[in-house]
Amino acid sequence: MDLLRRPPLPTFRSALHEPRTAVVIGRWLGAALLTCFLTGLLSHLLQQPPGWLRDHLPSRPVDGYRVTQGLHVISGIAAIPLLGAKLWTVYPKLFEWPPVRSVPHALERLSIAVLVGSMLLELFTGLLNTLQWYPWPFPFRQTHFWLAWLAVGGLLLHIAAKAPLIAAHWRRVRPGLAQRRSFLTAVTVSVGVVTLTTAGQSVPWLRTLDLFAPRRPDIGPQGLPVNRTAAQAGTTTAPADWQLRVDGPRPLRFSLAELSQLPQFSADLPIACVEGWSAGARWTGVRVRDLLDLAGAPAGAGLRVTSLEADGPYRVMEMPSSYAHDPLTLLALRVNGEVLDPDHGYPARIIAPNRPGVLQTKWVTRIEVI
Ligand SMILES: Nc1nc2c(c(=O)[nH]1)N[C@H]1C(S)=C(S)[C@@H](COP(=O)(O)O)O[C@H]1N2
Ligand SMILES: [Mo]
Repeated sequence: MDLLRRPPLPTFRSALHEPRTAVVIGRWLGAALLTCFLTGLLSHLLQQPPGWLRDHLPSRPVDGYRVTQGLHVISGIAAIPLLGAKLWTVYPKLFEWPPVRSVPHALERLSIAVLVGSMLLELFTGLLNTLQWYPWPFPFRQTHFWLAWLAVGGLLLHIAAKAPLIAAHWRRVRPGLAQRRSFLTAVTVSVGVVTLTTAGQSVPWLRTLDLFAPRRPDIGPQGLPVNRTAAQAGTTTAPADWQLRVDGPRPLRFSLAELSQLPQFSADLPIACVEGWSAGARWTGVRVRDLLDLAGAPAGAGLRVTSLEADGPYRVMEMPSSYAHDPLTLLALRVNGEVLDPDHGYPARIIAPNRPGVLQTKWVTRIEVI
């Protein structure tokens, strides 16, 4: 049959399109993706916990989210050159002939199409997100979450299908290929360079090498970066008669002067943005749990916080009881000894330990006991 005649296919001369190279890179890539997946899952659960988990989220370690989200972005960025190297190693398989040999073979190729497609989209959209660039009409977080499951499902299928081949090439056979050694060195160097020049956005001692990350964690008003400025949020000037409303069994209102007269506490806590940067600061203000007590909140109450901001995805935030009652969770009025800059949430913002930056609500106007 003419239809099935072999078309002129390219030939591949490199000796590196072979399983041992694919296995070595696959192991690194697998480790990066596993780290990225688990830390991403954690981030998702912290931001949007299912009901059964909500009251069990830990507010410690204080730097927990800073570390896991830093790792998430670091491993995701490292996965990009690794995925490139892996795809280069195996891409001649695209030109296999015949393209489909059997039903299982067709399914395997289909699963690889899903795996590669979802992985590329996942890493690409994730990278754009770290650059704060959302050029698509769909909600980033949900898409990123579902694509991750698709990619991980595809990855597990792929590992299962290739298990015999992986096992056969797991150990090094001496003498190794000199070409392979150079290729793997080049891949290691690329991963090292992209990691070292971006990780400084979350790893303090790499700060001076932070050339390509979108943020330097020490640049911004009061030495802290800002994601959404007061101008963008339309809150540059809090109304002169600003008051904090605390709605609980005993509804209360506080002017800024009254809040400043309540007992003040300080806490060294980081802002750890989901986009990968993080920065520590010393925050001072009123303990949220003191406000809850004053408002007559029952033990175990959580709260809902509303911002002055007219709209935006982070205008309203809910805080489970474990955070609300943590002695380090503050309604901060000051940072590093100064009154909050409008960009950091003047007159008052939430700061809590082990929480994603998106939940550290700025320009707070109302706290409801729930
Ligand atoms: N009301 C409100 N609060 C907000 C945001 C926002 O857009 N609106 N952005 C959040 C995000 S994504 C982060 S990372 C932190 C950053 O705090 P900073 O700008 O003071 O560094 O604020 C959070 N609080
Ligand atoms: Mo953020």
